[in-house]
Amino acid sequence: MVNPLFDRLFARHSGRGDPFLHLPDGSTMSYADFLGQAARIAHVLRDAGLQPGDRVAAQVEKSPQALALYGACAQGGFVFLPLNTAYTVDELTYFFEDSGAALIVCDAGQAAALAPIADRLGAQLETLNADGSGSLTGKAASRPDSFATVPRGPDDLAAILYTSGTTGRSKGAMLSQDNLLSNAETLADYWRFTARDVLLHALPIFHTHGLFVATNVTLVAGGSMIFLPRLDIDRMIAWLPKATTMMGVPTFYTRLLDDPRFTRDLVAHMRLFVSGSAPLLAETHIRFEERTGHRILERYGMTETNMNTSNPYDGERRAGTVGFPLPGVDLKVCDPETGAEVPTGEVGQIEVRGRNVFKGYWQMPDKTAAELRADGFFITGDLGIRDADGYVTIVGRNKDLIISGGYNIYPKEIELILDEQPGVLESAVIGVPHADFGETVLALIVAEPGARPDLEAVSAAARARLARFKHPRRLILVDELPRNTMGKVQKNILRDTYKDLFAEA
Ligand code: MLC
Ligand code: AMP
Repeated sequence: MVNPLFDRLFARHSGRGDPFLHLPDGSTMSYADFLGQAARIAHVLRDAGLQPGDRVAAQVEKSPQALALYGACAQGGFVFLPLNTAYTVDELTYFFEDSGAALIVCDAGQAAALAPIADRLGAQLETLNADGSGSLTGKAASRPDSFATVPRGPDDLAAILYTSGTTGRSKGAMLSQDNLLSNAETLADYWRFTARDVLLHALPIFHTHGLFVATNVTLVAGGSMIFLPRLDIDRMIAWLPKATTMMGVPTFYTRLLDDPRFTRDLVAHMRLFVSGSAPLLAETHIRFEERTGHRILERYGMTETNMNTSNPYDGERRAGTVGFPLPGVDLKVCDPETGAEVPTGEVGQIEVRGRNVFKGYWQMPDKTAAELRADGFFITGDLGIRDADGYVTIVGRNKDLIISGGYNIYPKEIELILDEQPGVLESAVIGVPHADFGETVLALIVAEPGARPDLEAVSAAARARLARFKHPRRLILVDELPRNTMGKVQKNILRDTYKDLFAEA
């Protein structure tokens, strides 16, 4: 019996004693040790009574053991549900409840807060800490280091990743084995990854970029990763000489460029730098080439679709563009109203179809039907142009979305909280240019007639309920919000008014 994702990404490497992970303290973890750890964890999950298809929700720091939990889920046929470490208890409660998670894995520091919620929802709870300790690995230590892989088919779910929605309610994107595997194989081939590659990995592993793009591509190729807990420029600079490739969101590249130790000599040996998750300014692309002689390869993807387009490996990597549709991906630029394709060179909404495109939103058939057409095209909400040479450029968004340092923030979720606060009549949350994060969150507040809302208290209410990266950097009291004749708030006017607030470093 087969389990395509586990067989192709993990099982192929069994018995390999060479490094899979290079760790910050200079030690390494071999493929064999990693697979042994994954197998031991798979035993713990099965012994806990989990059945194939059950959801395993994990809010854990980045560690080899956290990655092994992903491998364990693949091997045991469980659905992996990784969660941003910044999420608050409020946010987590929704994800656990909505997904019907059978098991919650969290840091020991969060266990007291999450245990009553797990109890209420009938979920089990295990801990896994940043140093790899915790009840999960404690139990795993005495289990066998091999596990009989559970058979799975290409359409079986491998993961659910939550992405926020324009209505303020997060949606669980259902990703099948084939969605993940086909995209990883395409990317490894397109970007020429081999077993000799050493990827500098400083991204979080709870989102598509760090988990499915970076990790799965490395696993397909059988290479290794320098596995750093987070973006730390000193460590990046210390480890770059040992790497062959790096992936990051644009903030990674602007921060490296801001450091004088990041020189042409330091990276002369590097094979490839990849950027994505947010727009890379053409200016950053050009500065990077001037400094290093390398052209960053920019690609474009989404949680729902994995990667859709990429600049070419050999051909011209064009600054400001996201390149061509990947092999196996159909891409159309369409009129948002009619869905008809627009002529070359004109702006439209991007739609994509292919094995990479997800199976729909978890238990939200209406939202799935609204975004995934019957013919398989997914409506991305991104506005783009395809030029005469076939290069795609993202020019904007047909969705109310802010991307800060590669994290997506849906204004509606914040506005709903602000609007509930005493003295607040209404609010508008917008993204404005930010020198470090690309965009950051600004909230405009309109007071109820005669009221003077305490902006510090309003801000505190948002802080208590939302992950740090979603907090408005500033709240500004305004007399009214600009509206069009239909009564819709004209956020473009607000974005223009406040565009210089955080633009300078
Ligand atoms: C951290 N903070 C952020 C933030 N990250 N605020 C806004 N936006 C962010 N992205 C908060 C911190 O909590 C801190 O709060 C303050 O901002 C400054 O922190 P920092 O030390 O500068 O943050 P740092 O730890 O360096 O993190 C910044 C970052 C990180 C850019 C390195 O956010 C990151 O790794 N982003 C990658 C996100 C990613 O992987 N996206 C892929 C999604 S998948 P305080 O209170 O201390 O001031 C996807 C599909 C695709 O989009 O195409 O790939
Ligand atoms: P997420 O929901 O986190 O998967 O984010 C997906 C969104 O990130 C896309 O819909 C785009 O708006 C944006 N995105 C990803 N890559 C790029 C890129 N290279 N350039 C511009 N926007 C991007």
